[in-house]
Amino acid sequence: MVNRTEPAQLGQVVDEFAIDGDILDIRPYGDGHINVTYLVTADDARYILQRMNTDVFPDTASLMRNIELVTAFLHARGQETLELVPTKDGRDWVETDGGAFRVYRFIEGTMSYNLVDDARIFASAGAAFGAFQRTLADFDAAQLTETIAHFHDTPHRYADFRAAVDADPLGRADALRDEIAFYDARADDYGRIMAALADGSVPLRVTHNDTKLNNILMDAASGVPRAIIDLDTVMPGSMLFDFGDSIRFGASTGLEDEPDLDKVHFSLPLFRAYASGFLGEVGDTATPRELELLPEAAHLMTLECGMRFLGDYLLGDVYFATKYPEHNLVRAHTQMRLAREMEEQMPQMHAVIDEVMASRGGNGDVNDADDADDVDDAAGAGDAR
Ligand code: ADP
Ligand code: GN1
Ligand code: MG
Repeated sequence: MVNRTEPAQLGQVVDEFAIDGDILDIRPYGDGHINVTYLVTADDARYILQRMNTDVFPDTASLMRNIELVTAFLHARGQETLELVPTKDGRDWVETDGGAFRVYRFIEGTMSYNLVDDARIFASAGAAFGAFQRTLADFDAAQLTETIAHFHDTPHRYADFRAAVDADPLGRADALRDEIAFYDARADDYGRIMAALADGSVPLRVTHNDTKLNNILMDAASGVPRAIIDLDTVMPGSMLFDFGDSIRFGASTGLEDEPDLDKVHFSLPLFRAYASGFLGEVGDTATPRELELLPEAAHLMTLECGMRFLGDYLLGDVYFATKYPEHNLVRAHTQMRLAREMEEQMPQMHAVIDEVMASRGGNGDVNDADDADDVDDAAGAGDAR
């Protein structure tokens, strides 16, 4: 899927942008699954060059307009955010034979995590994504183009998954009977968030929609979240999508692509930490139904992502960037492990949400006063942002 553009061609592309000084080096960078990302080192500054994935985002002009609008809005509110570097003739991106490219200023002095075991760090990520959403509550959603239709519509994703199973172009489905049965067995659950959006008990908000931990840049010295990146999927959505996707990626004791499933467990302490950070920012705006569905959202986003990985494996790895032939299957297996463990711990997850809301003076039920003290610790870390 990832075909690298020739270095000489990349040099020509970068040359179209208003970059300070001579370009010294261009090399592949980061762990994103969608765009092809390069670090560009010039005399005076570093930059991120991205070949945008125009299969995934075919309407580049609208995508880039969304990013312009959202980054300008965040910047005006004093938040550190992505900064596009224009071309020498004032455009936001260039289209070449080798694809569509954009350049951002490199956000210096930061790092990101693919795995975290420190609950305080994860709590601060929750607070950062919560604050992001709270800030965007004032953004006029009508300005945004939906960059990918049905992005977190889980029943729609399941239909796509079934179509991949039926097409089975590489004859892989036979060996995946257990995995396919796993997703079929849960089909009745997939519509819960979409139903709540449809009946109005869960409001549409402007959401990030791709809230995995490596889409937050943390200050390398202090560990404090600095900027939320990967704004390609900022669209009208549900708070539940953002919360659930963060949990599926970050409340795991293993990497998203950990091949040894013995290392992959759903972590209730990490769930608690993230919930305290996130709800510390948006808990007062959450509807009762949103609060009630937060644990299910984590479960659903984990199922959804897993079926996307498995569907992509069935289709021959045409969507997510992969580093080896079984990569998407390995990813699907971690998501299945996590979803199973969430099913086992669903009552505890609900209790955590109640405790977090109670400890922040919200309207949740108090189930366990001792655990609520632990929540206070994690909430304190989240507030340290
Ligand atoms: P993808 O859509 O493929 O996930 P991202 O926009 O998330 O692409 O970028 C991939 C990686 O590149 C990020 O996870 C991050 O490590 C790095 N990155 C992207 N933009 C910047 C930036 N402006 N400054 C520093 N690092 C960045
Ligand atoms: C992709 O772009 P990236 O790597 O941050 C994907 C997400 C998935 C994620 C799984 C536009 O995110 O939806 O949850 O991979 N982004 C898109 O790691 O499909
Ligand atoms: Mg990313």
